[in-house]
Amino acid sequence: MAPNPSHLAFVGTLVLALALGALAAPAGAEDGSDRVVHITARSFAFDPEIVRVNRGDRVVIELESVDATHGIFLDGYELSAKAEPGHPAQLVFAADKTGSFRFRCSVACGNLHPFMIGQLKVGRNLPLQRALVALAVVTVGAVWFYGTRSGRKGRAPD
Ligand SMILES: [Cu+2]
Repeated sequence: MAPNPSHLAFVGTLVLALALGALAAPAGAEDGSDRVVHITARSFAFDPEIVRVNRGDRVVIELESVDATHGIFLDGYELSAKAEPGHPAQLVFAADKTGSFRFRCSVACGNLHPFMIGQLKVGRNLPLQRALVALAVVTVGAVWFYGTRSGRKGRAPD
């Protein structure tokens, strides 16, 4: 039995519309999102020690010191800030370089100060791969939808 042409047109339109929608969404994500990361500094550690963002994100690191004056120096981005208890500091930057970047305390705060380090991991933003996954999901959904419809149509009348 030939597939009903109006069903084909409907499914075709649906696939096209959803695919365009799926492609448009990751394109927006490529611009990055706003990431606010709160880091607590205490002798002699940062919490969290590892911060993950995506390339293109606009990052705000809020450094809060809970015991003494601590600082943060972000290698690779060459940014620093200093926080005192009750006076948090901010690092604001665009994560435009991928990779792992060490950050360390920039204030000599005690004997274990050299070990007061953390890591910023800037992951790659993969809009194309996300779009392909979205497209695959939509296609599978459309095929399933069409299969269900034609299966019903093919059933013998009661
Ligand atoms: Cu320190």
